[in-house]
Amino acid sequence: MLETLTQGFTAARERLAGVRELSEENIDEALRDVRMSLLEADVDFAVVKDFLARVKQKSLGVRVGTRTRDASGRSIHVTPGQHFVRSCEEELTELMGPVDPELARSTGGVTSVLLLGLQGVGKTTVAAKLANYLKKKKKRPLLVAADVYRPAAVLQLQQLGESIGVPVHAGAEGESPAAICAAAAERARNESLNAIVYDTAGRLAIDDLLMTELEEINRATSPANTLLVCDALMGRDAVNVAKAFSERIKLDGLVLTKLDGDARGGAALAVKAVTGVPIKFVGTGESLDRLEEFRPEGLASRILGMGDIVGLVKDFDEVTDEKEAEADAAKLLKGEFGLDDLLKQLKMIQKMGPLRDVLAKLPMFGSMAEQVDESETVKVESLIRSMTPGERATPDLIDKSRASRIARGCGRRSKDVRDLVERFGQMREVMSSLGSPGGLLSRIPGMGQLAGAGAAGPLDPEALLGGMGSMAGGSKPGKARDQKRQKGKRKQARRARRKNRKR
Ligand SMILES: Nc1nc2c(ncn2[C@@H]2O[C@H](COP(=O)(O)OP(=O)(O)O)[C@@H](O)[C@H]2O)c(=O)[nH]1
Ligand SMILES: [Mg+2]
Repeated sequence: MLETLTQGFTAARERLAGVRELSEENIDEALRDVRMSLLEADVDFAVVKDFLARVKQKSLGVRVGTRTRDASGRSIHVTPGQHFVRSCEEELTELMGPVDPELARSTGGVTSVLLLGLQGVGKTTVAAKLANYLKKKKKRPLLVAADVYRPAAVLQLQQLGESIGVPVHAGAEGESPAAICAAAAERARNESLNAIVYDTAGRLAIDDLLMTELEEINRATSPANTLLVCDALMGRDAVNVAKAFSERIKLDGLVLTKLDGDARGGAALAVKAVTGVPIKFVGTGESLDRLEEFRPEGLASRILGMGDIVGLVKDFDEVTDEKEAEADAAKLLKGEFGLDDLLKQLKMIQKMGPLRDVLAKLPMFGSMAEQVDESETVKVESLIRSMTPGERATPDLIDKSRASRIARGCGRRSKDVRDLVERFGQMREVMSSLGSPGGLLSRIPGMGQLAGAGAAGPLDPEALLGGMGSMAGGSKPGKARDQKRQKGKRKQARRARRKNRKR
């Protein structure tokens, strides 16, 4: 998703990579790439113009070695290119922000949500996703089918409700949507259900009848949250729709759906600016667990091609045991990592959803994510399963004859086995260098302890994380010595492995 935008920002960043000073000229040139991608992504024209002006103003006159403050208030050096990226990030975050996933409760403590939007944008899906989300938050939700024009709509919601174990309230023949909703609120009170989500009808275009009906429902239920659902495919249209709805009904927030499906996603950047209400949730897939609380910094950083570490960590949180993950990470970063661990991680990644969604959130893999082949993980799994526990723990044991035995065991070629062992060796080396004091991981905010360094690494202006990761950097004496020691250890390990292979 959002590839168009990412391409524009990446081009701009590359253009500014080596410049010593941000001038009107080179900023304009970089912003031309950004402008093109924003317009191509179908972002509202006025929003684009305003955004570019803000970034330009923020960037002007920045020279090499400009000092700025990092997250913890330390004064650090940044390059002009980094400063530009940071300005873009701040302005994107501002444009799409603030963060506000909280849902309000009405008097009586019920979390009530009224969903509005055109036909096909994903209201019914979002209704079920929200009910599922509320259930995970230990609420007892009720879904309300207030789309009475298509019998299929009621059935659709009933099926979704059943799949997540949430009751669905439907009206009797001929009952008006407003009456159905009022009766549902009554039922929620009687059955002590403390959350209620109203799914309403949509039209292909905005019309007066629809608006009047929504106003009636609004009056009958006084929902604590009125959310407009827009889909990312709507592009510039989203802006007009959002305007039209907000003129008739007071909106509290937006839900942006189908962010997975569209390369443009311009709506994401413009709807908040136009309506002035926050994006609360985003839908990133058809299945009912694909609803995320919206974090503008995460999306901004993905748009800039820098990945979304926080989002990734959150995904991990849902499928892993924290203690276990920490122990794994520590092992990984020390280079004490076997193929069994790899297998475990692969399983976890599979649980997290399609591999490419996961990779899209990683800083360095973002752009590669499209090329990932899911069948590769199946192959790796079959290879590892065909190994003995000893081989999994110490892959260096795998010689030619073992490789061909393993390959036979799973119907693959021995070259596949050798490739896996080789790639694994390289990965383990990279990982242990990441984890060493001063390594890349220590520069990611909050990762310092994990890396075992206890402090952030020295500043490397063109750090791998597009420069932003290094902004959390600092420096501590004694590190150079530690680094040397680590390097020596790694050399030793490499030598030992080579020897092993020869045997
Ligand atoms: N890819 C993708 N599809 C979605 C998402 N949300 C909804 N859909 C699909 O969009 C279509 C219309 O959704 P529906 O909830 O019936 O829209 P409604 O008419 O507004 O109620 C369905 O096929 C959904 O599966 C999403 O976040 N991603
Ligand atoms: Mg519907």
